[in-house]
Amino acid sequence: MATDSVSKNTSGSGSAGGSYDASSIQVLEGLEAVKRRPGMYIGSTGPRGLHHLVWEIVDNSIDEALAGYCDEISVTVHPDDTVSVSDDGRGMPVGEMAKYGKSATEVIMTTLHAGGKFDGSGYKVSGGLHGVGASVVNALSEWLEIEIRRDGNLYAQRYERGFPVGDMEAQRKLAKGEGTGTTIRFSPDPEIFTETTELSFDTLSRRFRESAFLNKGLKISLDDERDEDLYVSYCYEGGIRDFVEHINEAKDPVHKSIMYLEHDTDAGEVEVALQWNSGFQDSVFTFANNINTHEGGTHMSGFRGALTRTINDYARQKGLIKEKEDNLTGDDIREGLAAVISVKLSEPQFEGQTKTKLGNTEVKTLVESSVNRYLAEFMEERPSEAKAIINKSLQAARARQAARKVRDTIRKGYLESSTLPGKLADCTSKDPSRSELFIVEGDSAGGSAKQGRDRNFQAILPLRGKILNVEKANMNKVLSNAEIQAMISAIGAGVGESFNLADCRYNRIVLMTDADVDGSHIRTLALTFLYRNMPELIEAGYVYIALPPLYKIVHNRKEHYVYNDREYQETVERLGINGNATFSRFKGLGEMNPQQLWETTMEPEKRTLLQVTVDSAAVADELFTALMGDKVEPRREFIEANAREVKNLDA
Ligand code: 28F
Repeated sequence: MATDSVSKNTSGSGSAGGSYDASSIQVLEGLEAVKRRPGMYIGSTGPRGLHHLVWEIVDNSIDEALAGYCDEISVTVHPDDTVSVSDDGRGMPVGEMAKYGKSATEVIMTTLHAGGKFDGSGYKVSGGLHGVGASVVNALSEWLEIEIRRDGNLYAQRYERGFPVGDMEAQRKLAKGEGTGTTIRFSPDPEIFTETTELSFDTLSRRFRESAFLNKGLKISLDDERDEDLYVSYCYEGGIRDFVEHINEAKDPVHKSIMYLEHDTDAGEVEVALQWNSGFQDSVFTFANNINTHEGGTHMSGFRGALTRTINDYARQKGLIKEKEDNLTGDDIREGLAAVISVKLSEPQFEGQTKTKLGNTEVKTLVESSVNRYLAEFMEERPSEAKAIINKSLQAARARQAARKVRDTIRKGYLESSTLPGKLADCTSKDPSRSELFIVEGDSAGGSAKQGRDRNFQAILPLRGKILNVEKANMNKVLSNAEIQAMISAIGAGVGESFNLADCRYNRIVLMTDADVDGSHIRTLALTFLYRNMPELIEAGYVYIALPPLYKIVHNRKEHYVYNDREYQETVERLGINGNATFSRFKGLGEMNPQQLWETTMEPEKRTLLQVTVDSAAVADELFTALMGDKVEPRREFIEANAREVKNLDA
């Protein structure tokens, strides 16, 4: 059987025996380093780090797609918490690498940072931690099996905690039409991922959808065998145009077409898609080599520069801005803008707190010149669409000036009165790191919370009725709403551009609302207001959702508070209740007396708080927009899917 010259030399690393040479020492040290400090390679060993394992493997398939050899990636989550990733690329090379005396695949799978293009060609996309490579996944997997379809044969090799347990061997000839490609199945090591090895379908599907948008025509499917009807498949021939269409799905476009440009130069590839909607928020997402550059960078500044210059030039030239009038600001122009900027570079430089800010200086001019040229042309060719866009920006400018007047009034008010909102029952501590602000729905619950709380470090701000739906109102209406003003002045860190996290008077802001539809509506509106106007608060992890009990069970004169239906069942069974108990359901916070509210929902040692972490701006933006509709279901799913349940915060 004509097999590829698969490595017969077993002087590989670890348990295959044979002599140890320099390369196997390198392998040993590499894998040990990863297992000793996994956080250095995948960020954490919590859920995010666990999902990075999948991103790393899938990114290698995406690389094969970027190289033009892979059209489809299939991911399967198996009931045993293992995951398979399969692509129809060329198949990892299996030939022996003389330098290592092992197959290229074994080198890639056991040597740190061997996953990149050895010859430096093409673009390497990479997960959030920028391509630590498959070897890290291998080291952090209890076992990993790779199958390669190539040269008419099926090859396979198995590893355990990074060490090969056999050679790369041809298993059989491929059947006709089996095609080529690589399949990797791995089992995250429970000794590393001690918190959980359970992958989240939502997290995986969101990321794969984003990857499909960013790589037009690439099909990515996800099959969750843990739940027979969970299967999604994404493929977008329109690429980032479809991404912008998706962002604007629940919004009204201001102009007909989705603008799209792509420009390839030897400095790299630029793709931009944009369309304004009638909303008030901008949703501009930037990517470099498929990495979501949350912190922006040179591609973002190039894009912003081009937008401001071309729109103002055009508006003045067409007399839409008078000689003596000020220019439109970037914020005016970006109001209601949905845009995706995606660049692909051979040597991307990432900076910033979370390494998600693009640093390559040449990219600023690359993007700026491409967008300048395209936008000027577009507006000349489509004057009616251009006029609609300019009018939207002019309207934003007028609202901005009006909002400034309102803010100045409020600020004057602060300066003169510099008192906190009347309804705020503040805590005695002035140390934000110890202080908590409970934003409570309704005056009756507010009253119970004021009586039940620990006033040393817990402040209470009752919110009356439905606060303003910020998604549909522009800034000056938002700022003149009494409830919103009370929240802004209680938090004390300003709002929007003038927000300063350091001035925040509490390091925990807890939304405490009823568990019913109205409660979730209030909570969503408050969340949306905070997300839109104080995003740093959410990013800093300051925002939480209180979890009041749903039921009270009194059995043998003992009170049991229960927080969800599952716990209800468990409690009934655990107590062996058959009849002589009383059950009551809490319809609202107001039904609890201060002592109950304290014990069940506010006391740090006993309470459960959900920390709101907005994992991906794209998702939050889409979901907040969807949440502004009237369907309660998506709202509840959003909060559960995006909030991390945090037992007793102080532990
Ligand atoms: C399930 C995960 O990892 N797919 C991959 C390839 C294909 C090639 C390759 C990978 C090292 C330095 C090239 C094949 N034929 N899926 C995957 N598919 N790696 S990883 O090469 C890695 C070499 O440069 C490949 C010809 N060239 C490249």
